[in-house]
Amino acid sequence: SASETTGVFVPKQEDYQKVYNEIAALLQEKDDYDDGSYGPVLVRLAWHASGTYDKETGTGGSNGATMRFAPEGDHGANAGLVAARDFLAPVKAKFPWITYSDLWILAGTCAIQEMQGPTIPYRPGRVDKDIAACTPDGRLPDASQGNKHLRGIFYRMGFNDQEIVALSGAHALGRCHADRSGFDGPWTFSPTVVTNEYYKLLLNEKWNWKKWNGPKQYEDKSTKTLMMLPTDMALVSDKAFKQWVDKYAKDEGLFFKDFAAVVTKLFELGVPFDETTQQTPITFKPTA
Ligand code: CCH
Repeated sequence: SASETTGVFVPKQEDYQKVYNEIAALLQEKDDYDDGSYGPVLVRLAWHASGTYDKETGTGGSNGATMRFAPEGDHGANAGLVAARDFLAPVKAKFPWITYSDLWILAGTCAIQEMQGPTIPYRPGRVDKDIAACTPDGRLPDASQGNKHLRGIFYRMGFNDQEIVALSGAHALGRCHADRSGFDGPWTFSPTVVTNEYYKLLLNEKWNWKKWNGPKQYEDKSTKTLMMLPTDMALVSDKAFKQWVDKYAKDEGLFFKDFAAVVTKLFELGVPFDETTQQTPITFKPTA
């Protein structure tokens, strides 16, 4: 085999499953972080690694892991993601053969599945690039803006309106941190479980501007403990977006199916897979 003749380790599907299992075990073990899980911040790391993609120039995307370097790691949008990168450092040390860019996407995939989300097919093959491949600031969405901005950002990556709404359902997970983005609070009451609650709350709660000194955000009228960003509210004020919010609020199965498809597309942006080898995606077995 190639590995015997060259001495280079050629990982097989079961080797990637070992990495998955290691991340899943660490998620269980380090349960004193935030709402009890590093899962949401791992999903955000994978999304911010991928979401720099520009289809016109082919730059950015999950191939490269250039957020390791200061210019990109220091972009305002990436504040706090060092927690996710540090969480993964022992995994990289234990499996040094995996690239950072494959590891970050594998971790996002693992986090979604371990938080009871849909199965996300995974294809390895990303290579780490050097500092010169860092993308310019401003490629990730600005939460203080509206529907025009969302379309500008996500169309640049190659997504359509339905896909924008399906991706946004990730905000069922995690929270905003005042010391990271300036915004504060979780979107749902179950921020460590993948659900369609985000869409239900968008439609069924009454949302008011939060009265505080921080950036403009919404709070729910009934409990004042949940939040929505201006970009979240754009999904219900824009008719073309709202029809998908309605569908996903009614049908969690449809959301899971569409979310799995669009996350797979997101996580593979800018990755030049060798299509001639017909690389079969890996389906990881969840540990729970
Ligand atoms: Fe997001 N997101 N996101 N987001 N996001 C934030 C947190 C998470 C926007 C802004 C913010 C997606 C789309 C958008 C997650 C996944 C996705 C925060 C708080 C802001 C602000 C950061 C902080 O303070 O820690 C905007 C604007 C958009 C526009 O569409 C997409 C797409 C995804 C994934 C598919 C996750 C998960 C979090 C929680 C992170 C955590 O640490 O809990």
